[in-house]
Amino acid sequence: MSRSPTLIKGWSDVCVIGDEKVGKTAMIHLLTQGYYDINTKYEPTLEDSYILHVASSLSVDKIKLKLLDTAGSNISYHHKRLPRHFIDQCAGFIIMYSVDRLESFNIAKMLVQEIKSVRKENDCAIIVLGNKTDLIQYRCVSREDLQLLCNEENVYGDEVTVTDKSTFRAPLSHMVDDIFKCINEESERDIAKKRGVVHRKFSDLF
Ligand SMILES: Nc1nc2c(ncn2[C@@H]2O[C@H](COP(=O)(O)OP(=O)(O)OP(=O)(O)O)[C@@H](O)[C@H]2O)c(=O)[nH]1
Ligand SMILES: [Mg+2]
Repeated sequence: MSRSPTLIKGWSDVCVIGDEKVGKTAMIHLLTQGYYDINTKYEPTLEDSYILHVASSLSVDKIKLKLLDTAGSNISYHHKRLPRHFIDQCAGFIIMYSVDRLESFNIAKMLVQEIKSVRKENDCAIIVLGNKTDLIQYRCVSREDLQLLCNEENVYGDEVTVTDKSTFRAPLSHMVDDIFKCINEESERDIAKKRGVVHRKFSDLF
């Protein structure tokens, strides 16, 4: 097995995906710059990337994430699929929808299924975020809908709002810990392979 892209580059690519206008860019600005003005005029994203250093409960050092901001319009209107290089190479995926738009939730569900159909279990981190919980009167996707999706697909999910940075603390730390575990597993396999060690379960020996 070749070395993981993360180990070679020194950072982990995290793809931020979801329908257009769900708040992907707003979230990235909030996380990387510490603030986001909700009254900022909406500008559709083409493609961007941002570096974020995040602490993990599993490591002394911070983990370096490269957040890839994607264009929601690509997903919703054109091919309704993710570019294959994103699915193959990213260490993590933040799949976002907006709690005031059911279509965006259905797209999030489709994206989870698409990634899970390509990637092996436990070789990337996937979290689903329902954004814009501040729009209480417009909500049409419930927390239970999200919980159901998470149970069915065995992924972590949470609800957030860009108006409150603290809502991102738990999901982000979950994602970083998951990425850390994936990197460690990958490097252990790598080291073992170099030494010619074959991993076998204890029970296989008898
Ligand atoms: N009320 C409210 N508005 C939000 C929130 N997050 C984002 N917005 C607004 O929603 C609009 C779309 O946000 P963007 O971050 O540009 O959405 P996006 O997902 O990056 O959209 P694309 O780049 O087209 O894929 C902007 O006007 C934001 O200010 C939120 O938590 N609450
Ligand atoms: Mg954007």
